[in-house]
Amino acid sequence: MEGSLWDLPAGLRGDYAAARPDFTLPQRWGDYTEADHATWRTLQARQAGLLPRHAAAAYRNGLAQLDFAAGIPDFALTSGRLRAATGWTLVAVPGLIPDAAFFAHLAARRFPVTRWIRRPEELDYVVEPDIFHDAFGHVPLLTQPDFADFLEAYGRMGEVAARLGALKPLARLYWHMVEFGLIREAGQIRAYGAGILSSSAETVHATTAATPRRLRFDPRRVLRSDYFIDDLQPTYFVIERYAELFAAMPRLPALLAEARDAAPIPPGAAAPEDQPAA
Ligand code: HBI
Ligand code: FE
Repeated sequence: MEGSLWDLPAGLRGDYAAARPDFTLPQRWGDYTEADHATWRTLQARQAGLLPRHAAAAYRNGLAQLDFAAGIPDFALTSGRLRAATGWTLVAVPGLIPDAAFFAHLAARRFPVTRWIRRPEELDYVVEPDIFHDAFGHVPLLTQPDFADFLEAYGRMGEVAARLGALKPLARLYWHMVEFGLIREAGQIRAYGAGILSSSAETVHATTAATPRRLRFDPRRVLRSDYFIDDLQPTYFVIERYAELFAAMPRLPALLAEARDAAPIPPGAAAPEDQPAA
């Protein structure tokens, strides 16, 4: 299952013509300029200062196993480290790829990483995910075995959700628990989600601001919860351990069908079943 380009928004900036049928392409690490590496280091240094206070231990441990401080990582080297830790590898892609192709890579423990990096004037916000979001945000946690197993199972759920007409609820699970997930460690709220940890503003907001709702992870609630794609999140879901995510997967086909037919919960709204996280 590979999906087609027509599922994608128009005007994406990657080189889709250079991609193979599974949407991968060579990373061509030698082609990055010194300015590209400098952009990475600027973003990396800013996040590094926030991680001790705000990031989950598993994320920090994963990052420490990867050579991410010197500049844009070479996927061949990162894949070697990752393969040893959890059997995952990285593949380079031009940017967002169709759902079916994305799910097929995850199901095979291949994480698609955009090959290009944002322009210097986009340090704080970039519309499409770039290599800093994809690699710095997502890859460290792929060294965590329970999370790694969950993400593979998530990929396999793509075909189930497509058959059910429930891709939207499945995308909400990715958004809230892969991009914007929080975990409680020793009584403290810490971030593990890639959308949080690739943004300095969201890293501080998600873990310490007084305004957002922080709710106990409840898959039924998550699958119904709409979100903002271009603003700080008003609601976050909090796990106690990564194994909770994988443990929810056997119930997912039934919950996806239920969420498909239920009214969505608007971003930031309360629901009767809500349980505060701490
Ligand atoms: N493609 N490269 C890339 N990265 C994503 O995160 C991504 C994607 N295609 C589809 C997709 N995400 C979403 O449908 C997920 O919510 C499942
Ligand atoms: Fe992402």
